[in-house]
Amino acid sequence: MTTTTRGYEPSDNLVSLQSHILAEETKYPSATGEFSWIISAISLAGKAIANKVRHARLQDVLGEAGAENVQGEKQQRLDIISNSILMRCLGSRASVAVIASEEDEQPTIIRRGHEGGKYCVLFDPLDGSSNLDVGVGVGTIFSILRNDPSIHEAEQTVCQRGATQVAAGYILYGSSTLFVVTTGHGVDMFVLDHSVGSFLLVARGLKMPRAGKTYSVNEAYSAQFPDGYRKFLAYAHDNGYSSRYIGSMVADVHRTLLNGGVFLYPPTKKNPEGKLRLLYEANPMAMIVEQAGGIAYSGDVRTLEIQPAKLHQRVPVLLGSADEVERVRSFLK
Ligand code: AHM
Ligand code: MG
Repeated sequence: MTTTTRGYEPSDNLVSLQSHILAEETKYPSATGEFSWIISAISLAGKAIANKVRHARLQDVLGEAGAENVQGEKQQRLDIISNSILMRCLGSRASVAVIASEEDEQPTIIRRGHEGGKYCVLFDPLDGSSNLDVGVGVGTIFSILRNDPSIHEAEQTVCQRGATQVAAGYILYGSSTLFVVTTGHGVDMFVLDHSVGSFLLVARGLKMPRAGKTYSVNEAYSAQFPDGYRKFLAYAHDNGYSSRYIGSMVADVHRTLLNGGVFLYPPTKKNPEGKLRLLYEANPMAMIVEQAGGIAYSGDVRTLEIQPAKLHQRVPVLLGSADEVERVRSFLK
C-alpha cells in the first residue's frame, strides 16, 4: 500500500465497517464481539438518518419542531427523528447500559451492569441541524464509554474524562455519507455505498497534516473573544491564512482533519463557557483529532483530561493540526 499526500493508506480491498470492526476485535483475545454490535447499531442509524436527510425536503420534514431542547435551543424536526432512530437502533443491543443524547435532559438507563450493560453511548444525533434548510452538510457525533456497574446514577455514569473513551466518531451527511471512527488505534474512514448498503473502508490510519494555513471560527463574534484569540486572528490575517467556516461542526472538523488547519469555538459573551458540549461534541472530536496526530484543547487544558461535572456541560474548543493549535495556544498564554 502507498501513503498518499493526505497522509492515509487507501484500502485496496472491499472492506465494510462491520467486517473491519470484527477484524479489529479479533486482535484482542478477551473481546466478546459485543462492541461491534454497538458500532453496527450506529452504522444502521447513520444509514437511516442519511436517508431522512436526503429526502427531507421531499418528505416535508424540514424546519423547526416548535419545541426547545433542554439547552434552550430550537429543535428541528430532523433532530427529533434522528434522536429516535439512534435510540431505536441502540436500545436493542445487548451490551448497551446507558444512552445519552444532546436532545434529552437525562441519560436513559437501558440495562444495569449485572444485566450485561457494558457500554454507555453518548451522541449528538444531528449536529448543525439549523443548516438543514439550506442543504449544508450535517452530522452525527458519538462517544462510547465503559459502564461502571458500581455507579447507579446515570448522569454520574457518563461523566467520565474523554481520555477513557473506548471509541468515538462521526457520520457526515454531505456530498457523500462518511463514517469516521477511532477505537484508540488510529482513525479510519468509510463511505456509504448506497448500491451495496454498506459503509466501505476508504482510508485506514488517517493522519492529519501537521500544519495548515486555514482557520475555522465564527469570526463575527471576534469582538467578544478573549484577547489571545483575537491576537491569533490578527496574526493569521497578516500571514496568508485562509478562513473556512461552515457553521456545522462535523463538516468543519472533517475538512480540518483532511486538509489541516485549526478549528475554534472560543468563549463569547453569550456563551462564556463556549458553546459546544464536552461529552458528545468536544470529547469525541478531540479523540479523533489526537488519534490522527492533531491536538485538542479547551482553554489551557487538554480537552480529554477534563473531568465532566454534568451531561450537557459546555467547553471552549480549539483543535486541529499540531503546529496551528500550538500557535493559537502561544497567543493564549
Ligand atoms: P447544535 O448542536 O445545536 O447543532 O449546535 C452546534 C453547532 C456546531 O455544529 C457548530 O460548530 C456551531 O454550532 C456553530 O455555532 P455558531 O452558529 O454560533 O457559529
Ligand atoms: Mg451539536
